[in-house]
Amino acid sequence: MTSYAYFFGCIIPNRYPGVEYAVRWVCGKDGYDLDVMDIKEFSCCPVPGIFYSSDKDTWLLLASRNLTLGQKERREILTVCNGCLTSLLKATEYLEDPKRRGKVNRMLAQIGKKYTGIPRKTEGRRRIMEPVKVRHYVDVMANDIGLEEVQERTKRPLKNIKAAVHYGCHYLRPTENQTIDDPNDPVKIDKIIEACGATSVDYEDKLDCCGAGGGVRSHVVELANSLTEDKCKNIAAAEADCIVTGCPFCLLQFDNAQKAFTKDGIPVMHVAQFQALAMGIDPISLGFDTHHVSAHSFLRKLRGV
Ligand code: 9S8
Ligand code: 9S8
Ligand code: COM
Repeated sequence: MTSYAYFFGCIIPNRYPGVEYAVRWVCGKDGYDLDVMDIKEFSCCPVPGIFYSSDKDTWLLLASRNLTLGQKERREILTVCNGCLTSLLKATEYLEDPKRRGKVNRMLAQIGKKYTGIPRKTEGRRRIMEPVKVRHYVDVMANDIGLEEVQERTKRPLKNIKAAVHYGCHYLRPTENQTIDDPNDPVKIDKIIEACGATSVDYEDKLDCCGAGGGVRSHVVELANSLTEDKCKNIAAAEADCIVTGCPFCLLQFDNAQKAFTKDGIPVMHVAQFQALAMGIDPISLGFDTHHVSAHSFLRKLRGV
């Protein structure tokens, strides 16, 4: 059985506690009962759109420190965010370069840490090391748990719900070497939606950015919001009841930006919240009251009223 370490990043614990609850519920005793632990020393991944793009040395050092914590526990790092996935995954690739690894390890030595990777099962007498594994929640659900099992555990099929899936840029193109889905035709979140008994609707420009990533929201909020508005128009045209994403940064953008151009808005949630609902969780535990866009319309439809 695979052992994982939760990597919640910054947005979920600070802004969407209901997403953290949903992830813990789905992965814990009420759900799949995975072997998963918390590592309290984890820091920000750090966020790729800011650090990777502007200061690669700092980015790699901070990401490597996080990787050494997963390495110490010999666990796969279970990310619940596209940005965290990309940042940590990319760092494992950078660390395969001996020069970069040497430089990072000289700095990590000052805090008593060293990135080595994790020993793979021995081949003869040689110890072969492999990079610390970094996974996305969606990848774990679709591949380690499996879609059949996800369907099997659906106690409350979300039959009358139409969901618009938003994948987000960093889910589609995490690294040169490893992708978790077909970047031009991703299907994994759609398949989870369907295993939950709901319908995943198609809409125009589905693979476009939510608008926020890469520092756009922090620097040119009007541009970020207008990109979100375009996406929301297409999603509304498909008559979706909600937007479902595997990225808390995209969730934050859809949830926050909609108030700039509409009164009501389309409810938006993390795929773990959607899945927990299908597995029978009490919706009150999902913290929808902390979202900006009210989930009432969605919850009413769920109850069939
Ligand atoms: S950590 Fe700090 S800002 Fe964030 S949620 Fe995802 S990306 Fe990594
Ligand atoms: S935030 Fe999450 S993954 Fe990104 S860059 Fe474009 S889309 Fe929204
Ligand atoms: C990641 C967002 S989800 S950003 O591209 O790092 O800003």
